Amino acid sequence: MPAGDASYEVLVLGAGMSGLAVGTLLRRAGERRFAIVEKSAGPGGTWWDNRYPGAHVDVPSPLYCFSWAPNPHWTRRFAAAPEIQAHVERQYDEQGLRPHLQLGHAITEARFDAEAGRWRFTTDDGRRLDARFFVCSAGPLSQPRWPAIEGLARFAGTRLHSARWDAAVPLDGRRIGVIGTGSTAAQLIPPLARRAGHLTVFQRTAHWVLPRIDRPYGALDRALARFPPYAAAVRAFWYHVLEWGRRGFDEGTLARRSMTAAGHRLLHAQVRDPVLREQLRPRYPLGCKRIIYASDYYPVFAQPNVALVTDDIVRVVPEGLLTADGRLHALDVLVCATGFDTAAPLQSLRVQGLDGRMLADDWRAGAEAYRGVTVSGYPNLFLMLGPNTGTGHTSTLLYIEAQARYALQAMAALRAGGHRWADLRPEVQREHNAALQARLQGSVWTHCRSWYRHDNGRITALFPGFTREYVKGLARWRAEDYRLA
Ligand code: N01
Repeated sequence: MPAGDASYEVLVLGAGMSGLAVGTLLRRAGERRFAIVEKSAGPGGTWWDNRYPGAHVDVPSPLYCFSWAPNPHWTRRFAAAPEIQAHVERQYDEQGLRPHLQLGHAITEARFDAEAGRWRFTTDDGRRLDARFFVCSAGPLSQPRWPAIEGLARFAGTRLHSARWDAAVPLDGRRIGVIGTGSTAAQLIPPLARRAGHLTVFQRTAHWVLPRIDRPYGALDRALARFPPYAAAVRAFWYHVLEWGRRGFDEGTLARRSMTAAGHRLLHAQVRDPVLREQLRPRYPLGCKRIIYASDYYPVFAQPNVALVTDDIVRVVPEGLLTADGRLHALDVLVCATGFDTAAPLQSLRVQGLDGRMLADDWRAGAEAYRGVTVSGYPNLFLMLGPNTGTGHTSTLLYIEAQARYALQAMAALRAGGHRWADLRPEVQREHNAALQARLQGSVWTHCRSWYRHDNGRITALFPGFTREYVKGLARWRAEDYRLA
């Protein structure tokens, strides 16, 4: 990577799935003047970060690829992380994106220069870059959150966060503790239980678990997957099944009754001990937190080397964890599967828009944008997986694809119209968010604490509707929504 300043038409921050989508569409549009700047040493984003044992995608793999790049190589319905990482890397090669990658560099500051109509960037190694368009795909789940528990730093054993896994840490035969019982924990607990001498799971909230109807994809599946109509039919099938699942978040629907019953059945079938069963029974409405799909999670608690602890953690001491019942749980390894900081996105990046306004200030009471992509006061900025674009029911790649297409449409329209920049009209953002928040009022997501919500209770991470509705909303970039310069 040559040192010194550089100018681009488009600068993409982040080489995850979003960077892949935008880069692919840019190249297909004939654009070569772009860079994808990534702080990690390789592409992959969340799959680069999340290398904990058992990591896998929790939606069917045929839906976990972009529509233009079906993957006939999946070996399972729910692919494991290394397989997804390999698919992502292959895509970066096949789509000709490697020459655009600047790996191991973090953007620390992005400032819009209205006079020049360009974004000015500073990197952590002091370089200055600039670009007309800024695509920010930092990843909504990229800042690991350590639990706020007294004494955590004093633990004398090895402390791991699921999103910063160190595969060199010995696990076999050791006393391992896991804090958290969310989607990540449910994936890593079964493999850890096979290796640990003793595994203690610290549960604050019992989550909803539904069966994961997984199966291997054999040679015949893979041969058929090379046949485009078959691949399209499988993808369409899963798309519609998961869209149906969205109804499960609405009170009184058949989907909700079926999904709730499936959760109860799984718990009954897999946990014989009535005390344990009660401890594992969720107490909040299904869907309020991300639903876990796992058929190997509950059975773990019947293993003699596994204990479930539901007493509050009081503090961490050098030897292990102290719980409210006065017990000391001695540990060699403490795994924090405690999720991500989502309340203040883009913390490590200073973004300055028109008239010196700072995105961090504008978002202090919770992030907001227009359909999660553009933000008033920040022209020519396109967020990927921005505020209120998370999904609890389907593949996030469907959302990324719609956002990437919208961003490219906007860029093309500005060029065609001879405009330097487009700034979202504040009233468009206001009205959009007022409607969104009104719709979220009283929804299932308001009934518990989760990463979908800001500390003030506002739901800033989740889109409440169906995928088709979200995609339709972004299908056409409308000049009238923007102030053009
Ligand atoms: O994080 P979470 P995650 N003391 O925030 C507990 C995606 N994902 O990493 O529920 C004790 O959901 C916390 O307890 P509680 C997916 O979108 C995708 O599991 O707050 N416990 C909870 O149990 C998912 O939604 C895939 O009471 C503490 C857990 O830690 C998102 O990532 C795979 C605590 C955190 O759960 C985040 O899931 C995996 C404390 N101080 C994940 N602090 C794919 O397949 C926190 N907890 C693509």
